Amino acid sequence: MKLFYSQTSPYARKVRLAADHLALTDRIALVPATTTPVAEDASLVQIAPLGKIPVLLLDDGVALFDSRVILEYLNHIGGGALLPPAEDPDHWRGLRIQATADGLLDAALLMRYEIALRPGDKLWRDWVDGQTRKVERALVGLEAEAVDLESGSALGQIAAACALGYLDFRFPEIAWRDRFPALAAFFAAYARRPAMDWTGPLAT
Ligand SMILES: N[C@@H](CCC(=O)N[C@@H](CS)C(=O)NCC(=O)O)C(=O)O
Repeated sequence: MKLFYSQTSPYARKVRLAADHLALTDRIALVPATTTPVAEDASLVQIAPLGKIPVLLLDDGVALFDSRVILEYLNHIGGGALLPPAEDPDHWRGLRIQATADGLLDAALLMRYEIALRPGDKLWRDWVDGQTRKVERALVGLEAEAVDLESGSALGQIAAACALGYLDFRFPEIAWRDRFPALAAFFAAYARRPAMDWTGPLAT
């Protein structure tokens, strides 16, 4: 399988952390891709119409996206260790945490594009403020789940760790640790995993 990714993409990091958790890393070849809403990657749009990373290209030529679909596939071929069965409340908790963490990322990425890509004189402050409020509310939601995060599903842990890691990377000024101590404790413990190093935005 081939994973179209970038080292700084938090969604691609989800895929790589999940592959590590499921012992599938050796089966995935990494293909670097650079894509933004205003400059899409030509080879990527050939296989994935939205032109977003991550994309997992299977050996039979089928392209899977987005990160949630890819994680579901990896979980399926990798033995299911990401999420307990649907009878277990932690199944739905894990999915809810993923939805919150991914929603945080979606808002943070929209902010990032607004700040980094839009010409400075056209920056829409209300837009950035609205996305910032979404990030804050998502952090409140994750903090409420954080007490049980360490004993919960791998899926929830991976999604939360990628969201928090992205805030550290792109928006350190948000200083989320000061206001969300349970999340800070979770992240400090989770970040000790070797895979958090080599999947991180600063890894070479
Ligand atoms: N919901 C998607 C989001 C993927 C996404 O937005 N990836 C960013 C990079 S971090 C991207 O490819 N952006 C390019 C674009 O929006 O055109 C997922 O979970 O995979």
